[in-house]
Amino acid sequence: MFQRPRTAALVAAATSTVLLLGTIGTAHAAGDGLRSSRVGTGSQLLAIGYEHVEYGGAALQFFGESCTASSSPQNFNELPSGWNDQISSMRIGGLCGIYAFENTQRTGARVLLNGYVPSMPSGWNDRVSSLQIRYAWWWPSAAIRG
Ligand SMILES: [Ca+2]
Repeated sequence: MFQRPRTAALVAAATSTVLLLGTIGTAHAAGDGLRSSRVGTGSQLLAIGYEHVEYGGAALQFFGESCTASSSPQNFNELPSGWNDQISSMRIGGLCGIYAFENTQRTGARVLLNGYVPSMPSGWNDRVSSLQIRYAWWWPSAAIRG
């Protein structure tokens, strides 16, 4: 007679554990918030995209080679999981500038960015799906931004 209640209690305990793990898993999957991440190879931090305006929320760091007049454009043809159509502000360093594109693979409409961008240009909030980081030839004063 003692067996049955004990078994029931163990089953209940096991069920609770499963539900708890399930809840945690769901919370992560639901995107409890965008995860900060980094993309690209190379030692130089070229730019940072942010989830919110004014450099708020999760951050996506873009690494590569320093931007110079002779360096090749560096392409990011898609953004990491969760980051598509999420960028709301950016910091772009050194002599780098960015072509930000509406779609992946650098297709669709594009916009030029450089320096500190506390909010994306009109129509570009939560829209960027790919980008190219390159020497900011169109912005000669880039040098003084460091
Ligand atoms: Ca897009």
